[in-house]
Amino acid sequence: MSGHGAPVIDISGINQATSADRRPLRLAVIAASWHTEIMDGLLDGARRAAAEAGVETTELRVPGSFELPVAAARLAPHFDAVVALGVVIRGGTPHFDYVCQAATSGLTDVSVRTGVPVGFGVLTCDTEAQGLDRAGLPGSSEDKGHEAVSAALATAAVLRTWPS
Ligand code: DLZ
Repeated sequence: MSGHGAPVIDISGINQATSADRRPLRLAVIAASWHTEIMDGLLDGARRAAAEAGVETTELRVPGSFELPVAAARLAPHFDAVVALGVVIRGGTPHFDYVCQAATSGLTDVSVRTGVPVGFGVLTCDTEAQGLDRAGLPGSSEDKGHEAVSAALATAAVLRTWPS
């Protein structure tokens, strides 16, 4: 999938824009623990986006991307937006497909079932180099942690203008 065509999402001061008569948005970021260098970049991008938005963040660690959905399901009722960060790199067995499928369908299910936007910051890569290029590190061409938080917060802001 190409990053070409991605929208520019302006979340700066989203709390000021949306919280005049409401409480500030609450954000949870759940991060898997595999592929440390790439994950550190994703987390840094996620924190930068939250800071730009002026949104306080609760962070939680899980072992792998397979565990992201259960953590998202537990946290979603307590937050306005959840972001799941993971890095899955293809190996020599079909395990990659099962972990990616479980994370993707599990996170989608949590989002639709709870009505809480879940930002999808799970990289599913053939190689480590592809992950590094998307991790928002110096020299990366994309910043997927920042992108996932921006999308989740922008969605939370627009959804709360409608009755649930
Ligand atoms: C087992 C496994 C493998 C082989 N690769 C990854 C990976 O690249 N990225 C990731 O986030 N997790 C991986 N895991 C771990 C699974 O997500 C999960 O934590 C274990 O299967 C235990 O449930």
